[in-house]
Amino acid sequence: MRIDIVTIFPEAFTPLQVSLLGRAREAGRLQIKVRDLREFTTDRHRQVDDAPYGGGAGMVMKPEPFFEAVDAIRAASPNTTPRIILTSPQGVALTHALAQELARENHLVLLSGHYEGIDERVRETLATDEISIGDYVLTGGELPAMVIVDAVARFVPGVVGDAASVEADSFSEGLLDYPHYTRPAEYRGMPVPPVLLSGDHESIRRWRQAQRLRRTLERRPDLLKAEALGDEDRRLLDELDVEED
Ligand code: 9D3
Repeated sequence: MRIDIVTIFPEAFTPLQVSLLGRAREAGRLQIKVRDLREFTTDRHRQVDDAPYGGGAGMVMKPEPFFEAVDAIRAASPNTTPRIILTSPQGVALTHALAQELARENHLVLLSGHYEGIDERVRETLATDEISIGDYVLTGGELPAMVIVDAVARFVPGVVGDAASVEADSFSEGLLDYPHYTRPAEYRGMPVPPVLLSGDHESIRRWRQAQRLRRTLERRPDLLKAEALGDEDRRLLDELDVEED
């Protein structure tokens, strides 16, 4: 997959060079190119923003550099039809399902916003998607762009070593994860739940599933409502003593 990121803060994207995504890039699974929006300005001051028509506080990002940047990206990849994603507090929320959908594309362009807003013509006629990462206010679209890249890249074959762990992850089945333990069997008076030491794989599987249901019920009941529970899950949920722990 090829990903182009257009930003006024290219240096903010160094985390994408390291860790898991850095290795995926080296292995050739991901081609990520960060481009400085100012390179697509033509004026002496390399101006990317201007005062809002109609007045008001703050600055608005100008349309021309974004259109020029996308033209250049399209010219450099004439055989792909990229999704053009604008990061924005007004966007649709990023979800597991949306990340999975984007991972099936072969080319993404992320337009990372800053300042109070972006000229509406960018979202109307340049962007194909407008995405938010959640209901909280950040100072810019740089972290959201990196979050989108990370969430999408996990689903690109060969980026995460273990395909099973990508599939088994929380949200793919609509439930939170179960608790994990490793040695020692008791630490500072805190024992590991005995069932995990029993060697009884069926009991362990049922305990883990009950824990997933309990946690989801307590912390994210919104997820449980969406989930169509099977017979066993409904039985495990009935048996849960939600008072304890
Ligand atoms: C104080 C300015 N706000 C007035 C209503 C608008 C505003 C503009 C730009 C608020 C935040 C930002 C910067 N944030 C993003 O560009 C952004 C974002 C976010 O803040 N939260 C969650 N997802 C995203 S995606 C882009």
